[in-house]
Amino acid sequence: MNSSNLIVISNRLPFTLKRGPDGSLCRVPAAGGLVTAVAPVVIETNGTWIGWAGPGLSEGELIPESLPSDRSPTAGLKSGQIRPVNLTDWEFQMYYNGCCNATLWPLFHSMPDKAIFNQTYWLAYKTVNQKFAQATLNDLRKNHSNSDTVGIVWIQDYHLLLAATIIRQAASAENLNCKICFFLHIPFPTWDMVKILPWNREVIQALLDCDLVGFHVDDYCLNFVDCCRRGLGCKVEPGTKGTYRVNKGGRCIRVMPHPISIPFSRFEDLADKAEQTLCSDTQVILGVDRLDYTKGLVNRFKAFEILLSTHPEYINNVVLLQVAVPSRTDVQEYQELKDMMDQLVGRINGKFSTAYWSPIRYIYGSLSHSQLAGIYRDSDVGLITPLRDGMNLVAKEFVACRTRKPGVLILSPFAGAGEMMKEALLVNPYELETVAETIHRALQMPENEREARMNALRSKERVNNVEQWMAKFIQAISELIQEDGKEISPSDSLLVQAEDFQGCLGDFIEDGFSLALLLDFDGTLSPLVSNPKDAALPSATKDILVRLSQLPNVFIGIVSGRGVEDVMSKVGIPGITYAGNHGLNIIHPDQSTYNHPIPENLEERTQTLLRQIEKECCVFGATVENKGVIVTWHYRNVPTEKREPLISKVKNMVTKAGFKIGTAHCALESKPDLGWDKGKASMLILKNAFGKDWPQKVRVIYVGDDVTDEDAMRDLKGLGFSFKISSSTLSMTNADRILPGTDSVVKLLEWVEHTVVKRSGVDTEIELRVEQVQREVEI
Ligand code: GDG
Repeated sequence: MNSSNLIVISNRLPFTLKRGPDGSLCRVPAAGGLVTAVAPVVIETNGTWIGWAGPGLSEGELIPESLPSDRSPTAGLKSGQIRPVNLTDWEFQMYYNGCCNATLWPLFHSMPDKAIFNQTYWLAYKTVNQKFAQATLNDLRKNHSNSDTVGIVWIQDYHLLLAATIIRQAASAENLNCKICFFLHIPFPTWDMVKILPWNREVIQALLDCDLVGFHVDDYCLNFVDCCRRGLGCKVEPGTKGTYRVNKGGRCIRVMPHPISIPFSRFEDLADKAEQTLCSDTQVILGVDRLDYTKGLVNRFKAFEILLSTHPEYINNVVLLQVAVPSRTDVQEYQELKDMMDQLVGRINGKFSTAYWSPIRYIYGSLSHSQLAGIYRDSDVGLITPLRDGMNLVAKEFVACRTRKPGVLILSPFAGAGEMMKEALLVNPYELETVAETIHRALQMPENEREARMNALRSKERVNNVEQWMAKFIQAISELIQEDGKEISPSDSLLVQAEDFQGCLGDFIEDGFSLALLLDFDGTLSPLVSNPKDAALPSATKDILVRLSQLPNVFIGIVSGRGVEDVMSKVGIPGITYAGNHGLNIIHPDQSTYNHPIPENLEERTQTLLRQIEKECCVFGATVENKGVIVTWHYRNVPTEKREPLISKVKNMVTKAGFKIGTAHCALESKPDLGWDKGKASMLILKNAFGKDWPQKVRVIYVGDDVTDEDAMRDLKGLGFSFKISSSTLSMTNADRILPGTDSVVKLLEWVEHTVVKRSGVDTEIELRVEQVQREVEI
């Protein structure tokens, strides 16, 4: 990492803050593996750590320097290297307790029934990600603007899934020299799970706005690249050393398995020095977990109950010692789990206890690291049976602390650690009888087998420690910088390339099916302009549409909010279908028409409204468009600060006149509530052209940019494939994919032409027909 600074972003800073009796703040070091490994590199590269400081830090208050007595890995981190992010109580509640821990945590652990999907949580999550991203950008602007030093931004975990998008967009616009990396500490689930998240596309896209994405194990990498392929249509290729390369919009994103570990020798030292706390007259089975439903404590205790019932010889002789560290106590699921555990412990202890012995010793609290090391060292069996767990460091710490006698590790295969620590006894935590039998096997395991298994585990973990984890990251990032150079690629990550169309539409456009292209006009075929009258179809778009209109089995419909005659003259291609006024009026290629029935005095009422708007609201550059039964008021040219009162006024007028309000790009529309929209119109067009059973005959591609296009995208969901034109992937849409602008619509149409021509082997006769139409168009 020569000439690079490491900028780490994590939900929390690498220490907590405590206020002393005199009101001054001091740091309380955290001693997790991540901090141990990462902090020295931040210090060495004069980097930065960005995170929430906790509720203790007031707005504007400075982070204290470390105390002289501080021997922790963060002691050398100067306060100038720390950027605290302040969160309001509400933000913390909605973002952390809400979106992070009540939505993403259960879903990413494949427990969707426990997940709450709530728009407010999500909006808060976006706001907080924005805050973290802004803090990062401030740092990049200061140190990496047009600079030779690369800022290595390393985003940690599921709290900050969206930060990369915001950072990349600003960094490429402002030429900030940086690489963006992400590491997920929890599992990345399968596409089946991810697609339950209403905002899944934003999440996948945001991870693809990174340069390097790391997960604990290969399974999670596979799940992620599968989501990229199936969710966004990206092309995925194998890279070197077990990595993957995802191609998105001309950029290559590296995805690598990167199993985290622990500071092995520190735990060994702690174990060597720890006091003896367990008495040796009973065998001890040990569990250490945050009290979290993913950790499988309920199943574990039930399995232990089965053991005591099936093997009464353990009564008075074996104890299950469980440390359950209080966690996320504001979240309802965790409060319920706590109650359930209290009852379960009470029931099992009540059932089996004798005068001098109870089967379960349950600590609802935490121990010091040295106490932990002591019980890791002196217990007989480590029982680590999560239902799902990103890695599980306790399994590794248990192994590191076996400095005196080999114990037996029982491990769930559903933890990342289960993938690597094959010498443990692996057991499915859902099979309670088998877990009970595995505990029995562990308690009875001959010394030789214990020794062989534990030695193998220890020698692997000693090498694959957290320092090696950090070194692997540094190596990967150095290779990446060498390969890509120092420039951050321009913000083309949204641009859909030909291979992306192949990925998402390749199988959709099938032989034996016709193809219908239903296309919006303004903002889709023609770029948006300040005055709608000036909108024009670019010649390249017109050329490709003319060529497509001549292909056999290709049907084209223009579905616009403009009046039908207006859009027809703007496009000017004969032989295709035009729908105007959001589908109220349709003109077919044979000149037959459909006009949606409208109530008698509707036109009169609309004209009255039009005059009123014209008189009172067409000021400061606002204009009004008369479309018969629809009135569109455009405020694109109104200065921003003058818009709000005018918008409210128009809305009031429209509602008073008994019409519905529609919103479009810098425009408000008054619409009669006729139960008709672009979706219904599209269905009618397809039925008229292909018959009632059109889904069996034609593949439909819909492209639009407007709110009114969403109706069509919703109605065609599953029946066709739709693209939304939007500069932001963070927009909510019914469309299947997002395209960044009108240029990419031309690319899409070119790809369609190429594919259809290749499949049907269209001959030169068509070229002659195209020439003829082009001549007609010119005339
Ligand atoms: C997430 C992922 C992934 C436990 N009790 C006490 C205590 N601990 C420490 C342990 C260990 C840590 O807490 C727990 O780490 P885990 O990895 O087991 O689990 P999560 O907290 O869920 O961590 C997980 C990890 O991130 C890293 O990427 O492995 O899958 O869910 O270090 O020692 N520490 C102290 N007292 C206790 O009583 N001091």
